[in-house]
Amino acid sequence: MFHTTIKAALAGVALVALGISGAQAQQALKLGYSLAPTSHYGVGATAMAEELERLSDGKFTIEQFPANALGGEREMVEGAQIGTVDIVITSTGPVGNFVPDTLITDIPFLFRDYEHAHAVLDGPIGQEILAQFPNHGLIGLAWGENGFRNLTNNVRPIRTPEDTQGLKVRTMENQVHMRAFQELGVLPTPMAFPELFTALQQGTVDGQENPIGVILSANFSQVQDHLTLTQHVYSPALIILSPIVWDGLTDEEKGWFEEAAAAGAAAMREKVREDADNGVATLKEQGMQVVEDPDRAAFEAALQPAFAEFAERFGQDKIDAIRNTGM
Ligand code: EAX
Repeated sequence: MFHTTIKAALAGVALVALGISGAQAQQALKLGYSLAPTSHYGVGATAMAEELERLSDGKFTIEQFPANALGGEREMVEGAQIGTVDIVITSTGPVGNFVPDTLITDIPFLFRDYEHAHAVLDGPIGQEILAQFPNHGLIGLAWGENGFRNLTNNVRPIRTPEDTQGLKVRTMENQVHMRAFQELGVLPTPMAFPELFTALQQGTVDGQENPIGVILSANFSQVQDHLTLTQHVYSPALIILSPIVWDGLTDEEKGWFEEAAAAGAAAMREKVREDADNGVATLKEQGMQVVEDPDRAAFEAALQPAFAEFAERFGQDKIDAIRNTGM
């Protein structure tokens, strides 16, 4: 009772703060992401904003805060929980610390290709994971995309797991990724993305791993010599909405948000594919030495002990259900 009253009071304050007084009121939403406006996240955010504005006839507008302006991905997700950020486009990197069910999607060598990932995430398995978000104070509107991740470093060209021994590699703040990298003999160094460029520049870490679109967008070619197309893990992205916004919407408006997020996700995926297809040539022009055909089978084999742990933790049946999708 007490809490309900406080919540109602807070909601009232929030509505007044947003200038909402009636059905015609407009609502400007803050959307944050970690990359530049020209990146796949920026393209996705713009597509979502246009669609939401169109569907709602201008009632809902989106203001973009690119390039970590609202903090790193973990901080932005926290912001969505408490309502200081309305919408976040984020990799799954830190999301498993909030919604543990997303962690299964972070297992290396789980998804064969983009089509496989889309079939899983847009199908029942992915939708069941999105359905868990409200239990953790978040709304998962749609699966977007970050892309298959590739290893860069400043020490040597990487072709086999022997080459990764002793490297200090920045990982996302993600337990599954850290566990896997440990198995490759690297020193996994979890770090928020906004700190990464400087850490690479100053040699605090030797390397990092990210999709081609991120490596391009973040100008990592300026601070990394070697790129290996390891494609060791698919990196999903999520479009997350603050429950404080969601709870104030009518059913029709909720539908608009879902439809707009789907449009954003589709645009994001298209841009990821474009960068993956064309970006390596650009990175070579920028001076990176590229190993295009590393021994991926050897990397996958080296991860067996980590896979055994993941099977125990997440359930072999669940992992198989993902692997067997579309087979
Ligand atoms: O979401 O932290 C990361 O490496 C992410 O891939 C990046 O911020 C894009």
